[in-house]
Amino acid sequence: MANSPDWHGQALVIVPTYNEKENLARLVAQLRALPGDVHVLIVDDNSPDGTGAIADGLAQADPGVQVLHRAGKLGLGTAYKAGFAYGLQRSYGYLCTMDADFSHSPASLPSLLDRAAEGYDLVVGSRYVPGGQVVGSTAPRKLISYGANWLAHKVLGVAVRDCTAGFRCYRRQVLETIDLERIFSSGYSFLIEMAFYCQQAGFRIGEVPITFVNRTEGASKISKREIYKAFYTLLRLRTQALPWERMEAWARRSSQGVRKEL
Ligand SMILES: Nc1nc2c(ncn2[C@@H]2O[C@H](COP(=O)(O)OP(=O)(O)O)[C@@H](O)[C@H]2O)c(=O)[nH]1
Ligand SMILES: [Mg+2]
Repeated sequence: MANSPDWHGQALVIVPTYNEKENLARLVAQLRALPGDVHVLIVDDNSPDGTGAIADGLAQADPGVQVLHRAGKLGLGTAYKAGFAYGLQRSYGYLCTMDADFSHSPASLPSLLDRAAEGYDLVVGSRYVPGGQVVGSTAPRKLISYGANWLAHKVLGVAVRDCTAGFRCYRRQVLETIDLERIFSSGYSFLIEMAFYCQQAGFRIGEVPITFVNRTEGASKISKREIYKAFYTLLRLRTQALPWERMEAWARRSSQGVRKEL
């Protein structure tokens, strides 16, 4: 009998959720039906639509499903961080992330894990490598995604073609090596930051083509603010040498002073 892939029995997929009641149960069922007993960790931020209760029901019915509840919407980046901490405390060798809205197909997850098991430290499910594609997106979304990636290549020299993709597989070693506390993005730009640090640390990064399907159920949570923050992230990473902490503290102090005067 052929050996089973190295990741079998060692994979955790972290699914951050905020108002995903239409998608979650179906997604978890498909993930749990994959080969290799992939475990699922849902990180729910007290979704007003009751996603947290759905997650609890799924966890009660299946020991391979766990839930982390957080008090409120604390951002996608910090949800990943909480999920990584959970996975690292346990013995998972492969920690994956994906969206709850079926933009990332559960059927593609094994191809990411297979690539990681071949010796890649970070594998990205990519729209922008040959064979990858986007279905059902709008022109503004496409523009934002292309723009962010183009800038990440030009400004930061990030080699990953799709560095804003949240469909990823990290080998345990990556998350043990990179200082997650150093990551300052709380939201979507966490993805750019992680890609940047992985490259800087010399990890082997691979991309597998995926078909990204724009969500059909529920609403996107990406806001204009997140887009501005992504520009800030690019700038901040580009100028790592500048004393950002001190400058931010100075800006906070000055704005407090202004407020007192008003
Ligand atoms: N826990 C948590 N999940 C979030 C947050 N923001 C977005 N998500 C989830 O992150 C994933 C990606 O968000 P989505 O709205 O689909 O982003 P988009 O595809 O870029 O429009 C989805 O599973 C969301 O439910 C957040 O603040 N906290
Ligand atoms: Mg989405």
